Amino acid sequence: MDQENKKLSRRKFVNTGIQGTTLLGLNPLLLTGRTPREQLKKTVKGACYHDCPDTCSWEVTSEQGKVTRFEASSSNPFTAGSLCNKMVHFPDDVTFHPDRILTPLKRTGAKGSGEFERIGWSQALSEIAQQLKNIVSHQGGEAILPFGYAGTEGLVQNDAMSSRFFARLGASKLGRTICGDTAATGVALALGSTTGVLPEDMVHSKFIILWGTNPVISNPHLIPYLDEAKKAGARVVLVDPYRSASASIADWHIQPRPGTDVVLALAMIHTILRENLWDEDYVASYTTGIEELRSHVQKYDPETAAQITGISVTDIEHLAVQYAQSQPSLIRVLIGMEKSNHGANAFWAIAMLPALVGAWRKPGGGLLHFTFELFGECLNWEGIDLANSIAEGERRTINMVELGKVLTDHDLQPPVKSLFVYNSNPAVIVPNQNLVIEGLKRNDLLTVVIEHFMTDTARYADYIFPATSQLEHWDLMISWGQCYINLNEPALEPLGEAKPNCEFFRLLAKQMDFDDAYFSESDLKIIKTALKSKHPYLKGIDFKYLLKHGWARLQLPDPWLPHATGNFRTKSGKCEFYSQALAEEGKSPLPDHYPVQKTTEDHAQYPLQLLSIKSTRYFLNTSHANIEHLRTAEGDPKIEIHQTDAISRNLKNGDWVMVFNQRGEIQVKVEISQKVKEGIVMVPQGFWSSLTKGGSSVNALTTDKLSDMGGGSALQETKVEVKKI
Ligand SMILES: Nc1nc2c(c(=O)[nH]1)N[C@H]1C(S)=C(S)[C@@H](COP(=O)(O)OP(=O)(O)OC[C@H]3O[C@@H](n4cnc5c(=O)[nH]c(N)nc54)[C@H](O)[C@@H]3O)O[C@H]1N2
Ligand SMILES: Nc1nc2c(c(=O)[nH]1)N[C@H]1C(S)=C(S)[C@@H](COP(=O)(O)OP(=O)(O)OC[C@H]3O[C@@H](n4cnc5c(=O)[nH]c(N)nc54)[C@H](O)[C@@H]3O)O[C@H]1N2
Ligand code: SF4
Ligand SMILES: [Mo]
Repeated sequence: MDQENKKLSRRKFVNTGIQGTTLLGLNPLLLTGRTPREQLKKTVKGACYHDCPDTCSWEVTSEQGKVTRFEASSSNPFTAGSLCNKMVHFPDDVTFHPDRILTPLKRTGAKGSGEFERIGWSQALSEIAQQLKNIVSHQGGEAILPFGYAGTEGLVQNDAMSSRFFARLGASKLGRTICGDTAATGVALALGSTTGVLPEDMVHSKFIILWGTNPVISNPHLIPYLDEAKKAGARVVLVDPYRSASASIADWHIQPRPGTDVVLALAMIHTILRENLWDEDYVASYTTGIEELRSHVQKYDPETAAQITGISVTDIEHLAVQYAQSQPSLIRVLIGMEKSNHGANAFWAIAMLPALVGAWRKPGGGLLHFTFELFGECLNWEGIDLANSIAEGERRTINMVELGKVLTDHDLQPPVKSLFVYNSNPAVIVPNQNLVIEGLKRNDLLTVVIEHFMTDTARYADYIFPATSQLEHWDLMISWGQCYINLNEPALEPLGEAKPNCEFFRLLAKQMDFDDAYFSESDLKIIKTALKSKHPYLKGIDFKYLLKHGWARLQLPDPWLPHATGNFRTKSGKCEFYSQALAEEGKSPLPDHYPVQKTTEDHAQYPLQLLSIKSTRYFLNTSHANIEHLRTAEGDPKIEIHQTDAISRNLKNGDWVMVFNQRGEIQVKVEISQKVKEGIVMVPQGFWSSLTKGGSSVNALTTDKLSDMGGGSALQETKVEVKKI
């Protein structure tokens, strides 16, 4: 069956499903004797499921199985009445999209061909259970690998039941390190945790550095707070090797070479100490290791730093002086900057700056990073996160960044014989894409994908199961970028044969003859258990409250001054400029820029450094990149290249080119751009390979090398060459 026919047959199935009742003229009331939920007009509250720091609240009205109103919450101050342009048409773009997968499917053609036939839920689950039992008895549970990421951020559908299932099975654990672990590891070395300034307190800041983050695209609901700060006189600096959309809201753009931020931060520390602009009292009371830091930064004088970073001595000094003198000063970091050889070291050095200048003393001063630890503290995790208590014995961890290597490693013991993908699209988002695909093509790999759409990953599945969308399941939404908790109430019954992720794992557990009581907990029970907590942040916030109001801001102390008097979450309770713990492990106790061993890809054959960032306005990672009107709005995949590099390769705007290296090649359109410096090119991440000219997307080029700490990826260290097609 070709792709078009398959689409038609799925569309037909949905339509006849709906028309069936209408044509027969049967009133469902007569059949059931009660009013089905579908018939009633009702309005529910919910929240966006995406892996986005904003976690917007919404309201949905549905009637007879249709959505008649889908709007941002007008009452939630953070959402402020607007969803982003990726999500305004969400019901049509995802839930009711004709391409949506609404029945289980079984592969009929070769892996990757996208040829499938319908299969019933119970038949498919029983076939899978048979194969799993076989794998467990021959290779052991660790031959099974779950690959679930943040397709939905909901606490229930993200991993609540799946983590129990894979623990019970004794499966390998997935190191979920592709996003944020490197950043968090670096920040925590200095501060012990990542929760600092809250986003709303940005309005008090007088000097804001957006350091390696692009909020105009990635965190749009932060912008009103930034605008308010600007109105009150704050100056905004963007530090980014790429002139991102956020340059438009900055007063000053500093453009370092990628991966050199640790040097810039250490040179700022050098300057602040040299110019005596540090807060001696704060440092004496609430930090450790200032003398070690002082001698360490001697070698990072602005002249040396200028050579490494490509930023002038004057700019480095000016930045340091202004940052120290404009109190309260704020540094906003997020994630993007982590994906390099020195990613954690950069976050580590940057996290020291607020303590050095005493920025933490006042509201709006300090580091603004993540907020998820607040939810970690107050929710009843022990009640829902049961994996550790279920698992018997140690289980190996497989780093998701290395999926390609792992699936193609002939010596791995036990080999991965089965892969379960949910909430993710690894064939597109994991570095070294061609190696991932080589692995996914293995005929001896049982691949199960739970999805909304026939993604590039689903095409390689043996079985695909239809997942519900956020309008069809319960969930509890926490956030990594703000302080609101949301209950997501379903507006609709599941379409077709779709089921929530949790239900998939409950049913498979049954097929595996797992009769443990924790598999029978309903989604609602999991939510209620999570909320069972006496923590003061949740005072007055329970299931009943959330059902009525949808959202609540955590009851945090006001004013929120987490480190005005120290209280760091490090072992010493202070901001640690010197890490005793790392020293004891024989590692560098201070952030550093060290020579990285060059490989053949560096310089010679592939002279251009490739940044592949999430600059897409209409996609959220690879989500929505299959929706035609959003793809059209986003335009063709492109490469932004500096004029000098374009001229030397005889390239013009609009030329189609091949970007290549030893790992792969992709086809993109040239955009000669002043947003990148000479020697750097930028290709956005998010486009699906199957919908892209040439059949590959940017991760076909990226390296699967790991960053310095935290197990994250160093994919921005990729080198490429470009030629006209
Ligand atoms: N529209 C949209 N929004 C999104 C996403 C999306 O795909 N689309 N994805 C979501 C996800 S999963 C995440 S993790 C967040 C990410 O949010 P951000 O971290 O804000 O975004 P990124 O685009 O990953 O990276 C931000 C910037 O870091 C820069 N950068 C790269 N390397 C370096 C470096 O070495 N030094 C410095 N100083 N800067 C560097 C990039 O050029 C980029 O402009 O966004 C979320 N929001
Ligand atoms: N080159 C390059 N690569 C990158 C990055 C980069 O900056 N550059 N960024 C990295 C980062 S930070 C991240 S976070 C990752 C993101 O990678 P992923 O987390 O894999 O994100 P998506 O590509 O959006 O895939 C999520 C999938 O989950 C599905 N989904 C949504 N809701 C549900 C549900 O309820 N159930 C099920 N079963 N499925 C659901 C969606 O349809 C979608 O296909 O990409 C990483 N890869
Ligand atoms: S993707 Fe982010 S900004 Fe857009 S609606 Fe969802 S949470 Fe809000
Ligand atoms: Mo991410």
